[in-house]
Amino acid sequence: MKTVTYTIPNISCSHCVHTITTEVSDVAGVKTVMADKDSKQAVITFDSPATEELIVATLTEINYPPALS
Ligand SMILES: [Cu+2]
Repeated sequence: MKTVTYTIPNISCSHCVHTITTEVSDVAGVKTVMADKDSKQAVITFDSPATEELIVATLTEINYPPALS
């Protein structure tokens, strides 16, 4: 199990939070998604078959690309 915090500049309202939470939760292996509009961060806990790369790809696909750290 792995927990990664992604900074997502496009998070601007609770609708964004909802979209990210539902879409990323649909990825196989993702356990929890905690997105926050004030910090513009999403804390995502996942296990195989989900990978960091797959989550980045999913976020990018739904128009919430994470900022490179
Ligand atoms: Cu929004």
